[in-house]
Amino acid sequence: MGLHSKTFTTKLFAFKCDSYYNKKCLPLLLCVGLLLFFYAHILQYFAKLYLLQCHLNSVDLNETCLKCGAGWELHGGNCYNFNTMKSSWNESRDSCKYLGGDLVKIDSREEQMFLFGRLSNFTVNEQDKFWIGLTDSEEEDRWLWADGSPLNSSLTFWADNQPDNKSLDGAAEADCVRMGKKGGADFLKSWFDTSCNYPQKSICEKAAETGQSSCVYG
Ligand SMILES: *[C@@H]1O[C@H](CO)[C@@H](O)[C@H](O)[C@H]1NC(C)=O
Ligand SMILES: *[C@@H]1O[C@H](CO)[C@@H](O)[C@H](O)[C@H]1NC(C)=O
Ligand SMILES: *[C@@H]1O[C@H](CO)[C@@H](O)[C@H](O)[C@H]1NC(C)=O
Ligand SMILES: *[C@@H]1O[C@H](CO)[C@@H](O)[C@H](O)[C@H]1NC(C)=O
Ligand SMILES: *[C@@H]1O[C@H](CO)[C@@H](O)[C@H](O)[C@H]1NC(C)=O
Ligand SMILES: [Ca+2]
Repeated sequence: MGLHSKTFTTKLFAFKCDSYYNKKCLPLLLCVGLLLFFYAHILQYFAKLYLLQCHLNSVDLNETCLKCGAGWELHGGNCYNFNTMKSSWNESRDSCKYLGGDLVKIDSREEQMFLFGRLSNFTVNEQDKFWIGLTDSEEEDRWLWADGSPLNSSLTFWADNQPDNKSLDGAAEADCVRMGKKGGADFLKSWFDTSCNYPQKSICEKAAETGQSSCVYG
């Protein structure tokens, strides 16, 4: 190691440096020392800045890092996909699952309002309606969401005179729920039961993914 040997030689900055104790060496060693000192400080400064950025991002994670894939819309921590291909309730549900979600479960008045507002965007005519994940196919009049949880009776948005147990295709039962506008239906009254085999558009839902990666990009 050069620093421990009594003599060493360098021609840096065009002057000769023969030993520790050589007067000429002092400025060079000081210079190198100062450079190292400032370099360490600058590194530390950027490291701190980077950590601060990460901290700010994690505080704001829900605002900045929640993501849905292409074709999904982010709202309130969940992703929604409006499927305009008409199919039976079961087939629609399978499509949602294939995309990593399930037929939508409506857990709040706010969610109902959001969905109802977005539907007009995908509604071509008055009859256009969308499957939601609600069914009483297991037991008549016991309404369950696709995940098996019961319908909260103080959080229902049935249209007037619904559920009426009337199918549109002559089927005996009307066990699945579709949502949409019909006549003067308003957003708090927009659920209709009908036969599960009657082809409808549908709404899928999945939880949004939290993308930690935005931390790296600020
Ligand atoms: C983000 O949202 C989830 C649920 O929506 C919540 O549990 C979590 O505490 C939130 N995180 C922050 C940092 O706000
Ligand atoms: C839907 O699927 C379930 C189970 O996968 C089945 O029990 C039910 O009969 C199906 N319903 C219709 C209408 O095909
Ligand atoms: C759907 O809504 C978006 C904005 O929310 C709008 O830009 C778009 O044109 C709408 N699409 C249709 C088919 O109405
Ligand atoms: C049912 O919905 C009401 C109104 O949003 C809510 O206050 C209540 O906690 C819910 N009950 C259950 C069991 O989730
Ligand atoms: C719905 O219709 C089916 C078939 O006609 C019948 O078995 C069932 O009892 C009806 N449910 C209600 C709540 O009226
Ligand atoms: Ca939901």
